[in-house]
Amino acid sequence: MLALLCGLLPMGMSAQTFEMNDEAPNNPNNEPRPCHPVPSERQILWNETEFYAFYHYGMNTFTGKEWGNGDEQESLYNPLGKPDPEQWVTSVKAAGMRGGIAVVKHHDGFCLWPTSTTEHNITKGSGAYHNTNIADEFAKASKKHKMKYGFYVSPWDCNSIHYGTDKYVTDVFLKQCEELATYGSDQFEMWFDGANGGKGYYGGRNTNVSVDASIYYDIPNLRAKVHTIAPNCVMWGVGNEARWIGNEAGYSGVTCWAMGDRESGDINGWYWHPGESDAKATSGGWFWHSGETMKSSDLLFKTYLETVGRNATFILNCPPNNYGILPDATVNELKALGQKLHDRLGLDVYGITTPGATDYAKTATITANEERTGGNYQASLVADGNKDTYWAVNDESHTGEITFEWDAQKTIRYVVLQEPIRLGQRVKDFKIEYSTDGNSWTELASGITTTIGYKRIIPLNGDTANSYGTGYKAKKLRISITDSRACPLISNINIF
Ligand code: FUL
Repeated sequence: MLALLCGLLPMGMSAQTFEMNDEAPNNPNNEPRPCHPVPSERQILWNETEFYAFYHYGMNTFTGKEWGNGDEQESLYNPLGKPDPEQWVTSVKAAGMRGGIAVVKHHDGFCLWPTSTTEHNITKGSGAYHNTNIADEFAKASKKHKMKYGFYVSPWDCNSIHYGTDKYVTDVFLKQCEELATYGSDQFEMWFDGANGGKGYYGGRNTNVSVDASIYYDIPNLRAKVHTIAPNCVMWGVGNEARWIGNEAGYSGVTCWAMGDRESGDINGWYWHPGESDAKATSGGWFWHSGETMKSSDLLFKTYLETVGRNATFILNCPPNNYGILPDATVNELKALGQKLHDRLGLDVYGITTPGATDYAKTATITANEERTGGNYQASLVADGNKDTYWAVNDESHTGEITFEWDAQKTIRYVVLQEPIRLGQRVKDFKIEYSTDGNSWTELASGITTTIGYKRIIPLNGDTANSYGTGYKAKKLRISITDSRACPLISNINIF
């Protein structure tokens, strides 16, 4: 019997249609049914960006503030050199990042592109370099270097006299988002903060304006308008297509579902709402302030393991300075981070030509206790480098064991696992064991092996802060899925 069911999603998000096919007459490859909810195509593409930059730059860079009041004189925006978004983009690419979000309007309302919506923008700045159109140059540099890109546009605007009225939403905010969307139809994310208003200048009203962000900004309409121009642009935060991970310290839950909210998500969440973890690469605020220092590449590597390695994306703030560039200290530490990601996790990193960490999954003999009948679902597919193929067991099984064996011992420190999320996030619990002699087994990283999702990176010593230890000499490695919402599917495993 064929039944068509429609997933219920928040207004404005595309409804997921799927088939329940009990007798499977039209399913010659015995494809597993999706385990709902599932992501939209744009959410899948967004997830694949994994690690990207945040660039907080604007009026605050020149006033020393973190939150402006909205009454800052435009002439205070006075870059001491020509802002160079291409330098931002290439610097973060060398850290293994795949994109970035430029803040082009913060809560003070000052716009870094020549917008038609307000006079409070770069054209009224001062000095020789104020007219650099940051949105345009950032989009162009990103395209040139094959990096994904998007914009942070603050819904809260303490400069606008209209803030709090419908006119602000239709004639200012929505228009700004539309203007920004036209800087590239291939944008991957638009970032909005919580934005319930607060104290500000508001065109001289000098008052407190509070709004209810969940209704005031007409999000369904905004989402539809932006998607018409930029179809793959995930609307973060109030846009409801990706969630804040719940802290600004750069960590996700050890258990992390792509449904629900905050660090751990919710196994019973009814729509796909994946986590993005934001953190600062520098010691102080989101904006550049003289004297603040850069975090070490070791700390950033740990943060990477606790974000990308725990089924969240990682947006790392790298603030350009008052010359409009990333300072040397930032550039150098980003490079060191890229080197670590390459040497330890085999990441392909821009500018590095030395061989990266060896993926021992590629040379192992791979077997499983069960392989799904019909179609191609062999265990060996986890190492074929193709994200669309996967190892699967039969519908009746909610467990499964996959084993890697080598001719000689390999020294291993990390295991990377991925589920084919277009069929939903399934795995609830798993176990990793290794064997030095091929007979006796020892469990590793016990207690942290719960969910997988888009990506999970397990440091085998269980310690994200000191993960690159002496390693384990393994003749065999066994991964046992011990609990799953439906038959487990694994698309990729790397062993470094
Ligand atoms: C918050 C803002 O209030 C901060 O200034 C910063 O931009 C952070 C990333 O988002 O909502």
